[in-house]
Amino acid sequence: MAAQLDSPNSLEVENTAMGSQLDALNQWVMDMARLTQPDRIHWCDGSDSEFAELVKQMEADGTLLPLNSETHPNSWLHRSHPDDVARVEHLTFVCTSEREDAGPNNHWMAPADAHAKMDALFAGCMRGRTMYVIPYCMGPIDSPLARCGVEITDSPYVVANMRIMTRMGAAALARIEREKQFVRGLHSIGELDPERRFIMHFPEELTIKSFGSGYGGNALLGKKCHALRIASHQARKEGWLAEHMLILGVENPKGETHYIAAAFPSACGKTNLAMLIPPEGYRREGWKVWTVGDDICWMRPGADGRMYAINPEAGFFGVAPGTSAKSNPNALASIQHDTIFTNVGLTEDGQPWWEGLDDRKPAIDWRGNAYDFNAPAAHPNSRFTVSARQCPSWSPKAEDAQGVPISAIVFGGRRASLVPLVFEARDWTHGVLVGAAMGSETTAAATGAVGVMRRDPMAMKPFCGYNFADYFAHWLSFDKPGAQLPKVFHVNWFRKGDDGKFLWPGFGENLRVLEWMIGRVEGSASATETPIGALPKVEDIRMEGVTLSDEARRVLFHFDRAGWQAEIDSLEGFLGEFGDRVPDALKQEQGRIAKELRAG
Ligand code: TSX
Ligand code: MN
Repeated sequence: MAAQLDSPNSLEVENTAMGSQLDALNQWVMDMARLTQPDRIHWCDGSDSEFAELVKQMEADGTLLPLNSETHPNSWLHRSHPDDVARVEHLTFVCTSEREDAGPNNHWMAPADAHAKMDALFAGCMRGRTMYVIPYCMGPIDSPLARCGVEITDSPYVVANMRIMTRMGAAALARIEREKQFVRGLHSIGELDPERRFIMHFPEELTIKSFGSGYGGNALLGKKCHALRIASHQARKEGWLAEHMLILGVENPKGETHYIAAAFPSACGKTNLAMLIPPEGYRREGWKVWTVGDDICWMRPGADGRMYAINPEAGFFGVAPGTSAKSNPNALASIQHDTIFTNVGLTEDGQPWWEGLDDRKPAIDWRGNAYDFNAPAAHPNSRFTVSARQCPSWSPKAEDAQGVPISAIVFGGRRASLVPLVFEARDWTHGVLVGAAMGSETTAAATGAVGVMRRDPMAMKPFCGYNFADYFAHWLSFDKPGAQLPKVFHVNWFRKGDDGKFLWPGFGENLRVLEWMIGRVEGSASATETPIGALPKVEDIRMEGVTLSDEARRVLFHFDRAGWQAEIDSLEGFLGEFGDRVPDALKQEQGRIAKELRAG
């Protein structure tokens, strides 16, 4: 292979035998090497020895710092560049040939312009570095719902994370060889200069080009770039859904399991819900909650008309701050070994630490400086990367090729007022409207006013790789003869009382709400019809073992007609932002509810 490359470098190519039959892939890798001019090309096989070698090298150059090996064996801290700590939506583009196909929900650039811009940045950017070629599979390796990709990167940190987050290496390469189709992802950290940073998606070419960031969703291209933005586009063409959803299984004492997929905007505790531990009383009765995924769900109708879902990921890239033995014992148990931490603080004896973990005092902050009481020890977006297999609640069905059947889809948001604890959409069309209308009130003062409602349809605002109007139409299209669609619900764990305190205890107690949903699916639970959907009364949900204040009992299950009139009117304006392409059925559904609210 090295001999075929017309390169001015004396290029070393490692693991060449692996790529021998893969003409299209080889050609692309060689083209990218010609563009970026690496000193070496390493084809990743995903082996333990390869990982060990990479770690050795990253320990030597300071990319990874070993943590306390007694408390956290095989675990490391990585400190990113302090200006490279999060996704960059303003630098993220969807480059379709027609601007309208990207929609008002995406930044757009013409594909030719975007390629020219990116190729200028990539030119020669890997000189003196190693180019890693990462074949990966999103989803169980033998699943018809899974899809493959190849990421080219000059970051060994990205390789180590991709090995945890995806099925990476030889098996993925074999599948690519069989299928001949894969998503092409080119990534370079460049100079980590925020002025020279872009994340470009070319859905029509199944291609991603990402330059100038080494962080999370910007750099681990299998996750947000592939499994959401490119996959959502591909899913529309092929008749499935790529969603920003957790997947969990609820097993009742009879041993029957219902699977639920749920979408929430950020800071609503998706990972916590995915790993929920039932309340004491439920545990005694034999209830169990199984984790299938905490971030992304790919689903499609099966032969029986039901939706079947897989988690395309193999690990968790979770937010560290707030993760504790109280908020998420399963996550905490998962990250005691074989974990990569990014931008957390350290205790004096080299253990990872973040705000909300426990009441120990940190010694060193995420930048590597002595801890200063005026600033957080961990960056608010600091992360752990860990294999899902380390999670005590990891579902035995999570690796099943056919996926799990979805009984309910849940949308949610952080709403201090108006929105009740839970309601059920009357049908699929109404459910799609509920998803399109969802949103959260802002929490972090960093990005402006706190408590401002931001709409985030299906929690996909930063991740839908095409026009939201077309996306709503695609969702509606699943309602056809023979379909056995999941019931759709909306939840709000964050309703506040007059004193500003949360009215619902949340966390494990949320299982009571999931149990009611399953009762609705099975036809055993009661509800009251209202114009916004079916609401439980407090008696319809099992509450033994939890004490709710009188205010909570009143407010959490209350339908506020006047308040909802204003909400539904504002929704009309929001749908209008997506123009004529918004499906009539969705506008009519909004109109129907508005009319019913006025009629009351
Ligand atoms: O993750 C959360 N969930 C879902 C859990 C399965 N959080 C944390 C959100 C930040 C990421 C929650 N916070 C939840 C919740 O259901 N509810 C709340 C609000 C809340 C916060 C603290 C208390 C109660 C509710 N504490 C006490 O009442 C002691
Ligand atoms: Mn996410």
